[in-house]
Amino acid sequence: NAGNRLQGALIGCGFFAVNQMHGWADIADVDIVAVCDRDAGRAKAMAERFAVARVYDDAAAMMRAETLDFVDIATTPPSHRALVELAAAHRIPAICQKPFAPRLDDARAMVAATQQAGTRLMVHENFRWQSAIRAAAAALQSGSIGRPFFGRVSFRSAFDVYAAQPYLATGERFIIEDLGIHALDVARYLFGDVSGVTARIARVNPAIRGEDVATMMLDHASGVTSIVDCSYATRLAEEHFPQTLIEIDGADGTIRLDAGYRLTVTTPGGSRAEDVSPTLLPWAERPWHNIQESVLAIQRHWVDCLRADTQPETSGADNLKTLALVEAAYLSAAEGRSIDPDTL
Ligand code: NAD
Ligand code: 89V
Repeated sequence: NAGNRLQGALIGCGFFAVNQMHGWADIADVDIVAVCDRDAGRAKAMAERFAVARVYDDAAAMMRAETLDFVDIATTPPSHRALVELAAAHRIPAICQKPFAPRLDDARAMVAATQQAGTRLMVHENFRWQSAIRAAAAALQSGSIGRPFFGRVSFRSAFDVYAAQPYLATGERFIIEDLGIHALDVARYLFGDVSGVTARIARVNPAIRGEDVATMMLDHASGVTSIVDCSYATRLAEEHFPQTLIEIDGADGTIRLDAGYRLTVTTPGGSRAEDVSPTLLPWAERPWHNIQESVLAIQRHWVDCLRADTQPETSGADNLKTLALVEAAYLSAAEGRSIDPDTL
């Protein structure tokens, strides 16, 4: 390719992909040379907006015609497996949006396909890349609160997510699969592997098909017990969408990531509060700016990994563990018992 620049292509030119295209535009040594959507009008509009040279309505045709260092798959989950397997068949490294796949078996096949091809695969599992969440993790890793024994990862809102993402209202599964997956991944990121999941779900909004409330308890191998709770049926005095709030209790102190990106660390020496608000990137729009900043962060990480030939933090193989928590939560809610994700 030209000089040492990376040539990428986007597949799926819908609502969220705009953020990914802005992210690529902010990364100096990446060129998005082609975009693809099965809806040709959407692909053309994205290409015009971001001055992309070539437009396709078929991913297979694009992969045959282009010389690509990677593809960025930003379609909804039903197409993820076929597109990741197609990229593997062409030996093209791939980023795949979350949720990685509709079911764990699909995700396992996707990881196997890329391992056989010897190509990198990263799941665009971006919440753990939010700067406020990284700040809470750094406070935990510093050891200042001692050994953690309790955690809470909480996302409660009444924001109308269905307006921009209408498919969220019609799927059999909703909040755990779409949003809880981020919170479960953050719990894994903070507290490590999970040996048991107990979940309860509810649908409060009668106009949607899936569950819009989920309360989950995780047993972590580290000894931490965590609560992961999410709701799109929670009307608050102040709407915090899309902030994830975090509580961590340790033997010597506590960490709180409260609304308004306020991080408070309490140790025997006293309390220290800090504003860990995300940077408002020039193209970002409140209240999405924390997610938009994390998109740039995860895409930078991908480029670093491609350059260094290392495994991304949120690799496909790693994400199997996050997806197993999703499956375990649904099974637990259906059967009313605790589920060990390793048995799935
Ligand atoms: P969308 O429906 O707006 O866009 C998806 C696009 O993909 C559509 O234009 C569709 O025509 C196209 N598409 C589907 N199958 C295709 C195929 N086989 N080949 C080419 N194009 C195809 O969806 P969205 O809201 O942008 O969501 C896309 C993904 O991003 C979902 O997996 C969603 O969960 C995820 N998402 C992630 C975040 C985040 O913070 N990480 C936020 C929102 C959405
Ligand atoms: O981040 C996401 O995956 C989005 C939203 C925050 C709206 O749930 O789907």
